Amino acid sequence: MTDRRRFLRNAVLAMGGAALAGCDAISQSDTGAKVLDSAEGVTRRVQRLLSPSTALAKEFTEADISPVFKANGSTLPDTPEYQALMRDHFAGYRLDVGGLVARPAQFSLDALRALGTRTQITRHDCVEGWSVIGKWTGTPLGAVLDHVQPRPDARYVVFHCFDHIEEDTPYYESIDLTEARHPQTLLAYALNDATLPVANGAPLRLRVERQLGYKHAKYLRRIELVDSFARIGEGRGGYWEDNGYEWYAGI
Ligand SMILES: Nc1nc2c(c(=O)[nH]1)N[C@H]1C(S)=C(S)[C@@H](COP(=O)(O)O)O[C@H]1N2
Ligand SMILES: [Mo]
Repeated sequence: MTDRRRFLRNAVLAMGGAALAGCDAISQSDTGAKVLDSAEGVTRRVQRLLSPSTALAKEFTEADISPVFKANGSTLPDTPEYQALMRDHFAGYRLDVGGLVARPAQFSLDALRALGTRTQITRHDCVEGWSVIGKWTGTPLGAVLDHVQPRPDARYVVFHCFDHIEEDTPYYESIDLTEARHPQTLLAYALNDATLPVANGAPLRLRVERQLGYKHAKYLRRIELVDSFARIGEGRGGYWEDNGYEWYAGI
C-alpha cells in the first residue's frame, strides 16, 4: 500500500464515512452502486474529496528523464491487423471514437495533432513496484471529447487495444469522464521527443498520470463512450481489473 493509499484509508476512518453521504451520479446506475459499496469506491470518493479533480500529477525536468523507459506487458502485438499497420509505419492508422457521442469520428495521427498538443515529464509507476520518468507528447483527451461531443448519458471512456495477453481476450481499460478531461490525460504519440516506440504502445497510448501503469492503455485501437462497462470484457472495466486489480488505481 502506498503512503497515499494509507493516508486515504486513515482519512476514511477519521471521517467515519459521514462526508461521503452526498453521493453524486455514481449511485444512480447498477455499476455505480456496486462500486460505491466496495472499499475501492470509498477510496476513490475520498481521493476526489481531498484533492480537486484538477490537481496535477507531479511534473519533472529534462534532467530527471530515465535513460531507458522500461517496456512492460505486451511489447509487440501479434495480430495481423496490427502487424499490417506496423509494416506501413502506421500511415493507415485511424483511431475510431464512438459509442455515446453525438459525432462519432475517425482520427488520423495528424488529425489528432491538429486538435491540440501537450508535453509533460511524468513518473510512471507500475504495480509491480518499479518507476520510470519519461517525457510524453500527445493530444489531450479532453480535446477529442470536445470534438465528438459525449451524450449526457456517457459516463466512462473505454479504450480497446490491438493486443491481447490471453488468447481472444483483448487488453482494454476505462476511466471516468472527470479523469478523461483532466489536463494531463493524453493520447500520446511521442516519448522523449521521438515517435512512440512499438514496445511502449505505438502508434498511440493513453497517459493518465494520477493512476498506476496498467491504466495507461497502449496500442489504442478504438475508444468507446459508455454509460456502464458491465457488458465489456468480464465487466470490471479493464483486462487487469477482470483479473482482480482495482478499477481506480490512484497513486
Ligand atoms: N495494451 C496494453 N496496454 C498496457 C499493457 C499491456 O500489456 N497492453 N500493460 C500495462 C502495464 S502493466 C504497464 S506498467 C504499462 C507499461 O507501459 P510501458 O511498456 O510503456 O512501460 O502499460 C500498461 N498498458
Ligand atoms: Mo504495470
